[in-house]
Amino acid sequence: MSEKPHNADRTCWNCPAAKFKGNVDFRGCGQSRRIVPKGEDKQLMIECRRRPELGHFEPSITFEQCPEWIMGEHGYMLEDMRVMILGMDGYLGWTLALKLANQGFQVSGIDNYTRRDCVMEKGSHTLVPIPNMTRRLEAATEELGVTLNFRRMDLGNRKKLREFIEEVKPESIVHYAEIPCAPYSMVDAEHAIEVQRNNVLATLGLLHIMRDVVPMTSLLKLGTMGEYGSPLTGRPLFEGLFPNDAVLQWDDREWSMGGEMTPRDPASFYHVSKVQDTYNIYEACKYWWLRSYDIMQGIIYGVHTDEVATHPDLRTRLDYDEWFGTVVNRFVSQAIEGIPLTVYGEGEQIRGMIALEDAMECMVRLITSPPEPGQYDVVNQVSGLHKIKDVADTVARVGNEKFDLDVKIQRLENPRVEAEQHPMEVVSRKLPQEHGFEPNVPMDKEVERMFELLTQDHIKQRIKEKKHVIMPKTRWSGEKKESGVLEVYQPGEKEKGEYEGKLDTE
Ligand code: USQ
Repeated sequence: MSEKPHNADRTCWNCPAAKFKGNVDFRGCGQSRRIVPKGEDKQLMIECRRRPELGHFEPSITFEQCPEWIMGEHGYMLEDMRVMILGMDGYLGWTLALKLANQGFQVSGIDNYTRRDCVMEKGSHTLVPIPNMTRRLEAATEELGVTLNFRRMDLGNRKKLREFIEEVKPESIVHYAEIPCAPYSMVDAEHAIEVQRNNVLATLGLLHIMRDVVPMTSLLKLGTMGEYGSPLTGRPLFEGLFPNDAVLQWDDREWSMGGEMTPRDPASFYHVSKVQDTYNIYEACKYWWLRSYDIMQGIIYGVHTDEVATHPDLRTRLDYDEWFGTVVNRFVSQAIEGIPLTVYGEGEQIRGMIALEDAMECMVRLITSPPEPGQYDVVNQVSGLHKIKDVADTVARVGNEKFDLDVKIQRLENPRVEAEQHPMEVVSRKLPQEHGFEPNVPMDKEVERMFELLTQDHIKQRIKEKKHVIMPKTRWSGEKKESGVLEVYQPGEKEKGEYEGKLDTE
């Protein structure tokens, strides 16, 4: 490696061990470093929770200089850093827990098994079998030699959550404990309300607990690229806030838009819940000097990280039903079952996507490079932009060439209300430029790994068992009706289409 690790020059300002409280009057300003130090000489001094012997000092020690920050796989890491994962039993939560623990982080977590319950309620199951949490924890110890501090708990139970946070004093909190799916939120009033209640209110409660108990801890909150929608004008999807040189022109006048939130145009009641979280977190950072990365994540796909692949009992879940399955994961399952891949509408929808393994690496990098006090920052976490019909082609090609399948593609009436043809430019500069992230896993590689796992006999059998949950019946209009087939075609038959996605990383 030629360059310095991505977080080498971060300082005590970013470190959760730094005690600013009491030495600094944060009320002196808004969201900037222009703070008012207390005391006679107006010199800003802090203390370190991990190195009390230093007494009071200026917060200028870099991670590279500090002995508490040691070299890890993805840059410096705070030795034995305590990370709490909310939603540890889920697709991402479990995968991240193993990855972090394997790298020496002290991992704790909670889950109330909502995901298992919701999927069961819809009559589906995870395609990759997963054991219960007791067995998962045992297997993590047996296979990886790690101990995860898990509590069964609802995020909305503020009393219990507060007690656990007081006990663990996490230095970073990763919030994956939300109901994740657009179609599930569109089933009916009960589902829409439950998704928003669960997601928005529990997060609001969490912010209050963080204010009171761990204000120095960074919150890594899972948002979604779907907060932005897909503007038909082609306006770039900036990273949450407008850049400094963005300008609004109107009526022969102009204003800088720098630092203002970009417009949101969510595409389901689930996506709306993420937008509401965004505002709540933004405000909490402003009022209470909390610090957060709001992660606008594209569609995650895949089954592989080194840790989950260690043993069948360490695998993470994979959903393929119409409510919880996301597009790539659904297409691979359909290909294996011999169902033509279900492209909704024109299939010209362009979406940001990222493989599971790459997404987990981004998370480690963000955890080890915390924001400063009061900083609300947004990253767009995608590794590529893909058209849905191109995704179908990729899955079909890998299935046909490497697994001897005969995969076809079908266009269905779109059950959703969404633009089916639109430009798409996504700005994703922070992860590569500030956090040193380079995508490692191209889509066809991960799709191949998925086929390898999912074509095992006992897993193939599971697709058959729940074949009826694949075709979409939940429409955004509220009707419950299977989508009609518009066309069945062979992979590679379609023209390119009018728009190409543009991913702006530089
Ligand atoms: N789609 C199909 N066929 C299918 C399933 C989906 O054509 O069988 C299309 C949809 O119409 C949509 C696109 O694929 O245009 C993506 O749908 P999806 O179900 O894979 O993903 P989405 O509903 O957008 O939501 C998912 C996750 C959510 C995450 C989001 C990231 O469920 O948690 O926030 O991806 S993003 O899409 O960038 O908003």
